[in-house]
Amino acid sequence: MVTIIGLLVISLISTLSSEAFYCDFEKSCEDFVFDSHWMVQKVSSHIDHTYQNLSGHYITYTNTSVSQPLTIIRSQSIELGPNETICITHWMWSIKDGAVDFDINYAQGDDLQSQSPGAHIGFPLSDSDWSGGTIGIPYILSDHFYLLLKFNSMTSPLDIDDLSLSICPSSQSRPPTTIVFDCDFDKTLCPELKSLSNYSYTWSTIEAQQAQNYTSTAPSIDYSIGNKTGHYIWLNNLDSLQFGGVGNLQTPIFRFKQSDPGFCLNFQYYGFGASVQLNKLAVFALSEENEMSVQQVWPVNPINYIYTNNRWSWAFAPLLLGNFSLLFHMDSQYEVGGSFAIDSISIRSCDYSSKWFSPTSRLKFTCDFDSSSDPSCGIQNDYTDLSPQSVINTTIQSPNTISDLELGPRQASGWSGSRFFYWSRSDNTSTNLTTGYFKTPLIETNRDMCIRFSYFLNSTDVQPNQKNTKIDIAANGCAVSTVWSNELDDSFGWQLVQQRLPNCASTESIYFRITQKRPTRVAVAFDDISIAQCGTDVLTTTTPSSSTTDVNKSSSNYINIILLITILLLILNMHFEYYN
Ligand SMILES: *[C@@H]1O[C@H](CO)[C@@H](O)[C@H](O)[C@H]1NC(C)=O
Ligand SMILES: *[C@@H]1O[C@H](CO)[C@@H](O)[C@H](O)[C@H]1NC(C)=O
Ligand SMILES: *[C@@H]1O[C@H](CO)[C@@H](O)[C@H](O)[C@H]1NC(C)=O
Ligand SMILES: *[C@@H]1O[C@H](CO)[C@@H](O)[C@H](O)[C@H]1NC(C)=O
Ligand SMILES: *[C@@H]1O[C@H](CO)[C@@H](O)[C@H](O)[C@H]1NC(C)=O
Ligand SMILES: *[C@@H]1O[C@H](CO)[C@@H](O)[C@H](O)[C@H]1NC(C)=O
Ligand SMILES: *[C@@H]1O[C@H](CO)[C@@H](O)[C@H](O)[C@H]1NC(C)=O
Ligand SMILES: *[C@@H]1O[C@H](CO)[C@@H](O)[C@H](O)[C@H]1NC(C)=O
Ligand SMILES: *[C@@H]1O[C@H](CO)[C@@H](O)[C@H](O)[C@H]1NC(C)=O
Ligand SMILES: *[C@@H]1O[C@H](CO)[C@@H](O)[C@H](O)[C@H]1NC(C)=O
Ligand SMILES: CC(=O)N[C@H]1CO[C@H](CO)[C@@H](O)[C@@H]1O
Repeated sequence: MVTIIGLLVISLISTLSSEAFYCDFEKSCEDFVFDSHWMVQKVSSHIDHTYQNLSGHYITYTNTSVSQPLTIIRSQSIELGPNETICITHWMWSIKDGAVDFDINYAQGDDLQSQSPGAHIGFPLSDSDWSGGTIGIPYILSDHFYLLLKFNSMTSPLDIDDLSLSICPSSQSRPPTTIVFDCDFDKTLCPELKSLSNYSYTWSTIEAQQAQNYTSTAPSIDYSIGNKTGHYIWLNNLDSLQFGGVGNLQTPIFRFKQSDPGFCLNFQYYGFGASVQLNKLAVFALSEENEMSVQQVWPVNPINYIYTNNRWSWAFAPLLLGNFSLLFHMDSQYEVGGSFAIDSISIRSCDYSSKWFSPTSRLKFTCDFDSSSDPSCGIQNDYTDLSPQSVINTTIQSPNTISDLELGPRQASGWSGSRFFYWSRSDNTSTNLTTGYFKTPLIETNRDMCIRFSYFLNSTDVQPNQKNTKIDIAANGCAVSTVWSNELDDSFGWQLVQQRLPNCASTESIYFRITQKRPTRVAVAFDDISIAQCGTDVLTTTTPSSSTTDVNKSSSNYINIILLITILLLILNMHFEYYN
């Protein structure tokens, strides 16, 4: 779907319909942005093009910093009607006879991260006169874009003067764009957009002037109407922002097939409040088939992304092939204080080729180790800090397949199926091997997330209460933090643990580590791991039935009850003494 315009009509067009952008370098150039390789010299070494004398000015390519490989000239964004195209007028002068060679690319979105190739232009230059004219680009598929001129292999200084871009009539009319989703919160109210519950923040639609009443830094006008009576959707949360908080706004499901044209997402966002850079706005595609898996679509390149603050900014991203909804995801990653508003969301056909949806992380994680296609659900032994040879690898087992029948669990956890995740040492295991280390696939975590899992541990050759084996669960997304840890010799059957994750919004793995102080025979098993928003019952399997409940589990409950009664008696006793 990428259309490369190879054909170029170079002609002098006498009547330009309108001169949209123009720089003569006699006053500061506002319509184009030049990179640091370009400079307007105070003293001209030859006549300029505007005045044709030595007191006029032009811009010169200087190559003092060689670190940047490309020279880019960027104009402001351009909007074209259906029968319009772009005409570029430029005048160039070379110090020595030669040629100039540049590509015209179209970029969409204010961050210029989405670009499609346009035309390639090359022509000879003279060292004694200005060469140039007007180039009409016959056909442009997009109707809203930035234009980039990327110069290739410039070997000698180049001067440019009277650079202009104009919108001119096209011989061909652009096919109409197909719009599959359009939401400006004024003409179209979009009740189908829903803010997901179970997350700290709630997206809501608001009138600009009303938002100002809550938060003076909120956008005072919306994008689509452009005045204070217009509406946008925002997170009204400046007073309720929390470290690690997240808000998710979900669209209906889109279905894009290979035979469709490419589709792209367009929307306007407005970052406001203190330290908005410390908050993150992203758009994920959420798979319909597997409601846990997501792929980030915007920002296209998220590394060290700089969000625009205190004004509306155009966000753009090519979409994927497949069946998915979009999630507008805002999180307070490091610090709280800023937020985002969104307006004019639209999904329309565009000039980009689409790749198939391919998940990069997930909103939640569940694994009962019983699936036939992917029994470990992407959990992997982790060798980040340790060499593979120094770690005892975990495996999927069932009560019938484990080698140490005496120590290992005689039943599965009782929550699901018959298989579990297993780690063990026998008398034959090298005494050097005392560690197990594994991690979940990447998960989009936040402050409202809980982990739940069953574990089993039994060991031999230990003193009473020696606590020779340690299980550690850690999350390192924001800071290194232990989620749960236990030192023990015997778990007395399967135990269920439920624990909050740290208050952190991140894309991270959860790490499980098993270590022994002294190597002994030991069997450790995990089952029914689920990491999801607290309060949602994510285990799809049935609750334990009494017939499969481990006898030792009941006995440990019994011990707990005895402990509780003892504590109560102690407290009562203390009170007694107090009153006496
Ligand atoms: C150059 O041309 C400009 C505009 O015509 C004029 O104002 C200026 O005086 C000229 N300078 C010289 C040195 O002729
Ligand atoms: C600058 O000049 C050096 C040496 O002539 C060349 O290798 C380099 O590509 C030039 N830089 C740019 C941005 O063209
Ligand atoms: C655009 O071009 C088409 C075909 O060339 C023509 O039929 C149509 O009238 C033109 N529209 C306008 C607004 O000029
Ligand atoms: C904003 O607050 C002022 C004073 O509290 C009130 O008079 C005004 O009606 C409010 N405006 C909106 C749009 O809610
Ligand atoms: C805001 O813009 C809309 C649409 O252009 C218009 O109907 C309305 O009167 C405007 N309101 C104000 C207060 O300017
Ligand atoms: C997308 O949904 C359509 C209609 O439900 C279905 O026919 C198609 O197989 C789905 N595509 C994928 C990749 O799952
Ligand atoms: C664990 O698995 C890795 C990769 O399969 C392997 O290289 C390594 O030797 C194994 N470790 C042990 C202790 O067997
Ligand atoms: C330990 O090694 C012996 C001899 O190689 C073997 O017979 C026995 O089955 C092994 N035990 C375990 C638990 O692997
Ligand atoms: C255990 O470690 C020691 C020292 O690191 C090494 O010399 C020895 O060969 C190792 N033993 C085995 C069985 O890997
Ligand atoms: C733990 O291992 C001992 C043997 O060392 C065994 O008697 C006991 O039943 C095991 N406990 C569980 C809960 O399997
Ligand atoms: C804590 C919380 O908000 N839990 C809710 C999560 O979502 C489910 C289903 O929407 C609700 O039933 C829970 O009350």
